[in-house]
Amino acid sequence: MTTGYVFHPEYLWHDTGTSAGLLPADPTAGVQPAVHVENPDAKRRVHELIHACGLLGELMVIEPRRATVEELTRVHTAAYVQHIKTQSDLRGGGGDAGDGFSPVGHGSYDIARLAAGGLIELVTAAAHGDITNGYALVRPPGHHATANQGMGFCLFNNIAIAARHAQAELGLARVAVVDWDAHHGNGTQAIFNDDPSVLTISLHQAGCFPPDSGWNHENGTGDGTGYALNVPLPPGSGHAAYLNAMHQVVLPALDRFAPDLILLANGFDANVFDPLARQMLTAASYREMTRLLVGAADRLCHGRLIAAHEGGYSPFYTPYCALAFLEELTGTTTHVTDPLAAVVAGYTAEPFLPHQREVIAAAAQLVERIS
Ligand code: 6DK
Ligand code: ZN
Repeated sequence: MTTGYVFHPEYLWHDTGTSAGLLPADPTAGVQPAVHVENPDAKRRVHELIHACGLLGELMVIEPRRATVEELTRVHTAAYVQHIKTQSDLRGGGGDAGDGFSPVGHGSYDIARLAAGGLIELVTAAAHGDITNGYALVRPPGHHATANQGMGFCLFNNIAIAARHAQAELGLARVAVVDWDAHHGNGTQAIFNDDPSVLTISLHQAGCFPPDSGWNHENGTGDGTGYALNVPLPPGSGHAAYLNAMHQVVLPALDRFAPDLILLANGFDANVFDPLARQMLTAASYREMTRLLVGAADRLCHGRLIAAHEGGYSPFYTPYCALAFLEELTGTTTHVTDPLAAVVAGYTAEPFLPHQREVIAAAAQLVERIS
């Protein structure tokens, strides 16, 4: 069993500047500039922890390359790819992918291509049997980007590009995308909406972002009807709700679909300390959810589970969630334990509530349409 790992310093050089929309920097109005919430800090600290605890030595480090325009346009329109390049070419930076708060810094086009290409390289290594599973610690994130629009900090849809590459070049026909980022994986869903060869399953905080997206009734269209699943968990959902959703929806859906490859949109922003959502997961939750997904990948597709980093905005807690994830992925443990476990034990004992159970049950009912 070998776990691949993709990281590159350039991922940290994607310059999101100050504020950009979410909190408009305007000193003349007394609005203090602040670093953009999607900044390198949390991801740098994830990498540092993986290195410092010794786990890096257990991983097969895989060098990313830049995705080509041909690879990007399997998913995105040529006009959109060109738009990102044009924004990236702006000398002083300050470009945007489309919604006013998805910054494109100077050179971010090449960095975003390196992120998508990192996923492509991991999927390729898995298909060739060089690795069993893998994790790409990339910036910028991808799961909100649609064919022709960047949004929610996302430029290119890394996961979608890797899925299409797996199908077109690697003989992996059926791809399942599990998305447990706290925000809805709307871009991935939209890209594969009418395609039954790619199953998308998103667990997220209901109505968090994008606004009015990711409801139970969004299930794909045309030939893809039934091949998109959404579990819009109410704010305040924690370990019990997410584990229940894994058991009632994600695992049965994967078993029915029988994928050749499982891709994971691996956001850590449903943890209890995250500033951009109001969910209550802990590092132990990510460990348990990962254990289940690794089990499904072993059962269904020779262990092929490839994860792309998405959100996760707590610089101090995201690294411990990511470490728990990677320990499960590799099947090893380190000497590092969650330093906040005792703190969160005091406030994550929330019961499993009826309004959580309802949205999970609604999604579970749709699983039998998958074949
Ligand atoms: N904006 C992500 O973590 C990105 O999923 C999350 C982006 C959240 C944007 C913040 C937000 C609004 C809300 C309402 C109306 C307009 C804008 F892609 C990832 F990075 F992974 O709530
Ligand atoms: Zn997110």
